[in-house]
Amino acid sequence: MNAPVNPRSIPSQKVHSDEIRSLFSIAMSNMYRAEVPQYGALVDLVTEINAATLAKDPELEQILRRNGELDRLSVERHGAVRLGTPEELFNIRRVFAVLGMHPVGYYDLSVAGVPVHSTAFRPVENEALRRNPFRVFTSLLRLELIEDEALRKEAARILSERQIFSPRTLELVEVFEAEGDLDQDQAEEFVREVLETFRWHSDATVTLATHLKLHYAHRLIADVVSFRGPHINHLTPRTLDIDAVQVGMPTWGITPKAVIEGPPRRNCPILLRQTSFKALEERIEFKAEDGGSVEGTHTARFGEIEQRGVALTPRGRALYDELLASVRRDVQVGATGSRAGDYESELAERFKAFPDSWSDLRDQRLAYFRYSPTPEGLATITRETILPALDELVARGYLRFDPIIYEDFLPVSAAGIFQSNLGTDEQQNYAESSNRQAFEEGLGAKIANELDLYAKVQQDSIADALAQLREAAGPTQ
Ligand code: OOG
Ligand code: NI
Repeated sequence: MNAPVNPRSIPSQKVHSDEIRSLFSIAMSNMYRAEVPQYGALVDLVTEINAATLAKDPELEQILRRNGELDRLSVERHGAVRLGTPEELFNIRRVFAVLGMHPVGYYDLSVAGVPVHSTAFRPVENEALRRNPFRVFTSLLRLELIEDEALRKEAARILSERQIFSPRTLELVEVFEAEGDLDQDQAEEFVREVLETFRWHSDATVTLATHLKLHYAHRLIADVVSFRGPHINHLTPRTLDIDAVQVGMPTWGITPKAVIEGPPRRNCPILLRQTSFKALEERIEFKAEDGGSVEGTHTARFGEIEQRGVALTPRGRALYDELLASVRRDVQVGATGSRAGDYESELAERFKAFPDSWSDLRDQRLAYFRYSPTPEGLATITRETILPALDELVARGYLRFDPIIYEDFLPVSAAGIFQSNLGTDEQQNYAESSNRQAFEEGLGAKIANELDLYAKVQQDSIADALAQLREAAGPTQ
């Protein structure tokens, strides 16, 4: 008989970052559903509408099944946090690296009158995105945009006194940085520790008077400065029919924002459409001068849904930006959602100028596609076939092309989500004052350019497809 094995003596298995990210997104989802019951209701509504959409559209079901997307359909695709200092941004980059999430895209939200700039920490490789696409939209407060100097200094002092990561989180980050991975026990402990950073605290670190001063400077400043850490402020599952969820929310007792952000409904979805329910007012214990506490409220947490379409080339993006700006210039949704109907019909009308078939989008180089050889192409190609140019290969049926999904965010949409949860649906357009360099200095790394990533996926797919065709043609003489 073999001696019993002591499980402690077996070196624990190494865990891939994609796996740790999945543990993390599940833990975040469970925590958020427990903390924000209305979010749980939204997830149930999304699950119901996704099931109904699939029942009506067997072809879509087949595609999702083939891509292995069916069982994780309604799981969260992203969340968002807001940080107070460059040091916090620096450390969060290190924390997210353990989860296989890296900074992609720079977003200047000052255009919407929100004093932050942001990036998205997300998986970058195709395979990592397929395994679990969870990302975190991460904003850094820009104290320099607070006009009142005394208040700016006070906010900076308060922030300098907090430490948003536990010492153990940072120790495990160091283990990961030194060794390149974590074992199972370390990974589980890491997720438990990091979760604490994003937990809600119903007790503030400041007095009600300080909170209100910050709040009147900008509601968002109070949301960041008055608390011990960057509570997760929303999570976002994927929906197959965002219009149906928007319409369905009120019957489930959920109040949606006035309009869906992004492009209108189309045959060929582009970029990203998003909507959210309005943040809830929650009770907070503020510090009192006498050492006790006083009760007040704060509004921060909400739920969002998203539906993604094809990534656009710079040319496609320029057309999108131009059409969207023209609608927003002419129809402005008011603080209580007035003119939302006009906005939607105008959006649909003006986007008729945006081609809406996959072949037009490709022919006009408006969107990115992934190319692959067709079975017929592989079967019929011979050594004598001289490979023509790409468009000709598509026209002759050697290659097929599929949309590359947009994995990033949209600054105007993000601003609309922020605004709606800062208590107003009013659309505002401000001058931009971006400062990517300062953001990257805090981050301690360069932010990847999302367009470069899509262009590379497309280019690699072309190279790979051509290599497969050449190989199928057999050896050349
Ligand atoms: C982030 C809002 C932006 C999105 O999906 O565009 C966002 C925030 O409110 O902190 O999450
Ligand atoms: Ni969001």
